[in-house]
Amino acid sequence: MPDYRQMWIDLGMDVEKHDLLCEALPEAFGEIYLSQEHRPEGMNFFYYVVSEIHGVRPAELIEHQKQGGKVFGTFCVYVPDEVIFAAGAIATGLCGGSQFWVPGGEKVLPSNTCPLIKASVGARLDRTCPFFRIADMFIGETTCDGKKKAWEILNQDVPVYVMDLPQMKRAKDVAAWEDEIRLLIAKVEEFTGNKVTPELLGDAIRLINRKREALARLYRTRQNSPVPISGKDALLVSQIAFYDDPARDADMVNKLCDELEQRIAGGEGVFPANAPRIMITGSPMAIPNWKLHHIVETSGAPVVVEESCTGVRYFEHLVDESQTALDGQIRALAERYMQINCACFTPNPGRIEDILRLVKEYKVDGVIDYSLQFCNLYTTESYLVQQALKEAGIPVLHLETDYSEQDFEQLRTRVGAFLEILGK
Ligand code: BJ8
Repeated sequence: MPDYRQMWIDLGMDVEKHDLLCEALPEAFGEIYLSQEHRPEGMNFFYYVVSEIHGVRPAELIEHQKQGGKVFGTFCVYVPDEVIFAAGAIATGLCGGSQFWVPGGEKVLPSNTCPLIKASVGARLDRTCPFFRIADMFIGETTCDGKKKAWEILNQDVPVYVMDLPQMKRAKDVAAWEDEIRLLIAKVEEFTGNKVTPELLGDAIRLINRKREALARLYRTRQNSPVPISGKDALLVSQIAFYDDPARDADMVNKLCDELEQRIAGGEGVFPANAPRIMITGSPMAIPNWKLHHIVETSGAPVVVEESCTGVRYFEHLVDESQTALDGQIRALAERYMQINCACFTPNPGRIEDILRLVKEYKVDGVIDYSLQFCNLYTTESYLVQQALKEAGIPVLHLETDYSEQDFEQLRTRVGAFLEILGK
């Protein structure tokens, strides 16, 4: 394994503090992931990526910068990666998913801020994540109040460009998002010195669509019973899709799918066919947040789908590839992205429709409605989600938690009781 210490020093990281994270992660990963039985061979690539998460990909990004390229860090699935890749730059997800970074965020943010925001700010300000050091510019968005204010604080330390996401879905809102994409193109062109041409944008649209198609194929395998891959593994694949090179990622996901489809043909699964099938809906789970999946699956039930931004919201709907002029392409991007149903929209009936549709598609027996602590959007929308599921006769459990391990046993008890109710 190469030694990345000098790279981290060159990035201005706090290497002593970072060592503590490096010590903790392999143990947690081993316990959560490598303890699983009958893991697909195709997961080995993703296990390797995560075992080297602060080494291999950061080194590639730095190499890209040495060749004169830029790296943009993003925090939301509404930010169109296509624009960034079209300008010869690289987009990388930056959401923090570890408790390790939370205290750093709490130095500058109210403690009643969601852990995703606290961890993201902490990872940058404490200088303990290479991705947060490498990104030349962060791209934020106006999705929730906590993020909006966090951008201002981060902007004191690193350039942050903020996209103004409309919060309704009328025609004028789609048009407003189209305008925002135009402004992003102008910003990215100025920052990179590269022009976004229709040819380059067309290539980038196809590139990101290929990744979406591969992830959709992976999720389709999970509709089978017995399910051929654990929810934990599928979640890891989704999380890595935010960081990895999109073409390589699509290839590796497709390779994994070849194996899973063979498993399906042979009737092989990782859980018994009669185990209760669980959907998780709600706040995103940024890497390495595997807590709830681990609890559910070690309690005997597979997570078969996530209605979240680290699940179907990330890849459902393709961008129309038939447009060849810039105006049409930008319109197609706006239309595709505005089909995502985040709780920051009002009203947001599309999300409820998605949840009810996914219950059928994935033969879900019970839904866990998951909110990150202090995430007002998902915690509040939970009322409507639970109401709709109850009306449809689908058992639902609402859980609110953070990144710490403190409530682990309490959650396990509640999940266990819920699985008993499902009575399979
Ligand atoms: S499209 S879910 S990625 S905003 S969990 S920071 S909402 S307080 S992450 Fe999100 Fe985009 Fe929506 Fe998806 Fe705020 Fe809630 Fe924290 Fe959140």
